[in-house]
Amino acid sequence: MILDKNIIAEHNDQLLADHKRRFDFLAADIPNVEAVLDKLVAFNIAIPSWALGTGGTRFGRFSGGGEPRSLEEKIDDVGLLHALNRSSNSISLHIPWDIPGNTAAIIEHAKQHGLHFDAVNSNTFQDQPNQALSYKHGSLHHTDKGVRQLAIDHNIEVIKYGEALGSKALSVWLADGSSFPGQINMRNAFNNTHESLQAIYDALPEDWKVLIEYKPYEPYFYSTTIGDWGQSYLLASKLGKKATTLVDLGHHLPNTNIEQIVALLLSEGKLGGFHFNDSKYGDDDLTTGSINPYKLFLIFNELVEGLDAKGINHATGLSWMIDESHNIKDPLEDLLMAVEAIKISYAQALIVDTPALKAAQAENDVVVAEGLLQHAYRTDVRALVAEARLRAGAALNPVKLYRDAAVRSTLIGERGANTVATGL
Ligand code: AOS
Ligand code: ZN
Ligand code: ZN
Repeated sequence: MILDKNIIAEHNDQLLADHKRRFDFLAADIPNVEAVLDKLVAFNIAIPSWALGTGGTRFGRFSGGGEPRSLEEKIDDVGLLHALNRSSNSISLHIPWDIPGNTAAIIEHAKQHGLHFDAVNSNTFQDQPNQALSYKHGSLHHTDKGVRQLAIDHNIEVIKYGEALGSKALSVWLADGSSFPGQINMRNAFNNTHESLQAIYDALPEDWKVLIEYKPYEPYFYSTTIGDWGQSYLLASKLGKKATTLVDLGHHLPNTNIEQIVALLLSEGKLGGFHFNDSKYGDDDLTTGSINPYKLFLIFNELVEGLDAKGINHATGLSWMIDESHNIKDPLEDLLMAVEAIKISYAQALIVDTPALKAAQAENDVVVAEGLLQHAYRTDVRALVAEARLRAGAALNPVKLYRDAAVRSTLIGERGANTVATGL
């Protein structure tokens, strides 16, 4: 399904008068509104190929139908999202789920939707059919050199697929860990991981990054070999300048101060990318901004401050990706909501009165400093984000248009009610 430009124009015409009233009211209070709008237009967030279908839990899976059956259809879905919001111009692939048959045709297909390929992801957390050795007890950290080599070779193969598609980064998330005390030698596991990652790092093209994701628990419940940002940072530092840390917002124990982690990694030049989502308890992979939007704003505040301090382009300096799993919502609606929440937090961070904040911090004026952040956070910037969308040629209200244009039922008509996308 392709969303015709006229449908978007008609939708915008209907909402324009109300939008303009709200936008003008808001813009009058934002001194650098044009610069903020330019940044919002430029800011895109990659969509993970594995989030286009219904996610399951270990208790079941309830598909809404019309899920993409192939890589081409996954690209079509991201194309639909991008047509609706002009903020999702890339797709992040997971190998082996998304091995392209005809690479040139896949690139062309993506191009037609205005898309390119973001970080490629390896998968050593599942055994593939007929795999010679098992990842049951880990991959890059394994006690058996043969298993480690299998996982290294897989990651190098993923880099090759990514290179052919024009991707510039490899994301590595390892399930490797242990569920019981005594099960593994933690020092050996870490050192094996380092050695294995070094072999993968050595195969990286010069202009590539490897993004090392950390996670405190799950699927193992006693230890994870890359369990926190310190362990990821240590590996990234040992490996070299192409290695960075990936922060997945759901991969922290409750109440961790993620904004502080982000600030320090950025300052050290070791923050490579993000997996956006939200959580109440653990790695819940809920819609970004659905549980704690203030936390998301505080993270963006540190990101904007840190990127500006280093003169890094906000849109292109880091890999911005969503990592969510939706078992209740329509995946495409969830992703539209997530992108909206990310842009709202980003917009709020952009309107913080930075000179005043720096002055208040220098004076140790706690009340003024906190008040400045609260003022930005409590400003309703939705009309600003909508204006950026309008200028980029997207829909003023993507979820409303998605429903009015009956996208899901059209996809069900095209693909069937019982399709299952590859993923988790
Ligand atoms: C797992 O918890 C991590 O968040 C991964 O980044 C991601 O969800 C996975 O690679 C997708 O299968
Ligand atoms: Zn993740
Ligand atoms: Zn996760």
